[in-house]
Amino acid sequence: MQTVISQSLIDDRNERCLETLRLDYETLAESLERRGIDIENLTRRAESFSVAVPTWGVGTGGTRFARFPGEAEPRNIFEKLEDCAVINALVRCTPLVSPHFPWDKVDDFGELREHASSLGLSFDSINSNTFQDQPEQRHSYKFGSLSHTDARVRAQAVAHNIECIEWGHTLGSRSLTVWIGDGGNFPGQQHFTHALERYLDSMREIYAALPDDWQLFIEHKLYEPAFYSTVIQDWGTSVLCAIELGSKAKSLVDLGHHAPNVNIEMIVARLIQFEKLAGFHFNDSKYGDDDLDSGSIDPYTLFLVFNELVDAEHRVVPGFEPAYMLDQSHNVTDPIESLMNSAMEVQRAFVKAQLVDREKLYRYQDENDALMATNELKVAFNTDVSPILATARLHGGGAIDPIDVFRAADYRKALSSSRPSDGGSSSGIV
Ligand SMILES: [Mn+2]
Repeated sequence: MQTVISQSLIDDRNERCLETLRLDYETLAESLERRGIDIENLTRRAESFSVAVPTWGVGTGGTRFARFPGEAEPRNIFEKLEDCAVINALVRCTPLVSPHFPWDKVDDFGELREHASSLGLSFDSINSNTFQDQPEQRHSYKFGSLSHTDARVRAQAVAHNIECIEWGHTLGSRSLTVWIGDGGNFPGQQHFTHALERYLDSMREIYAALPDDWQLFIEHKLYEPAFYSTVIQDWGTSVLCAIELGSKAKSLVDLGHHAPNVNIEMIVARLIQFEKLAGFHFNDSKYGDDDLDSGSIDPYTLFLVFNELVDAEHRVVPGFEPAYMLDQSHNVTDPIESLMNSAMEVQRAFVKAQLVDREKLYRYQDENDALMATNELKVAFNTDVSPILATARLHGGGAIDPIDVFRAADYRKALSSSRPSDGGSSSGIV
């Protein structure tokens, strides 16, 4: 596997903190053993965990006010894959990459798949884009795409999704994620029912084009760009559409796409119960669809989401195989550093959720012992599992301290001449 960060640099930097990690790991092993938990087993669980990186995440993000480009930003899918390979080389839990079309479109998708493979990467869910117009496009999406009033616009949007499935098939992907910006900005602008009927008709055509082993992920979002009414606005509409379309269609949960204070972990439990959970776009949020780094604002919510996921694993729920992906916008940090940090935060929540004693928790629930039930979760959440995560990375050939190694490599400076800024934006916010 080629990566731009050398293995010898990783090994050298690891050498410096090996002894500290060994001591921390042993201390944690002893304290977990007193709680009847085997640290080796937990470390293996951590090693088995992975979360996909979105190609658009490695470019510097922005807001509707401005974008401040970073140094040596990737300018095309091949350079984005190089950055994704750096992330995976250091954290060893991000071997999958989720592309976005037409942003990542190439002439030869077979070649792209081979290039990714040479970097140790494979492709996760394909994302279509009918929320903005492309230069060569015939019909505009200004007033919507899959739910547009004009059949010609809908046909164009359907055709794009079907070509995404074909490209994704060549890339080895097995799902299509559809998010649309369709909706209205004024009361009365759209007929709610007719718009959703048109959306469903379009989605039925896309669904019919899915290969047998593919799934269709429906991503909802409360508002933006439509600020009064969005066609697929919440998980209720999303799951109704998924039910209407069939068993291959499921609801995708982006953590930033809900109304403030909504109990997201409970939505997750409902979707699991009815075998309709597609997976996640992980990020964090303070006020809306902020696309902040995972675990940076409310790590307890992230933990509570994983508590539901690990509970489903524990109960061996049929068909439970959610897709995990990061979906963030990095405006003030180096995207590679933020994505590494976030992948580790998501992995941290997964490992902490393994610490919950499920049988004990069920007993507290049956006895209506609210205080002890919530304390059972808190004991898990308050346990610092950092030595487990670092050891999992070390076992996989990654870095004990990924940020330290990335900075020591001076990656951006090394690429500054081969990647001059082209003035364009290689990133998006979805
Ligand atoms: Mn998303």
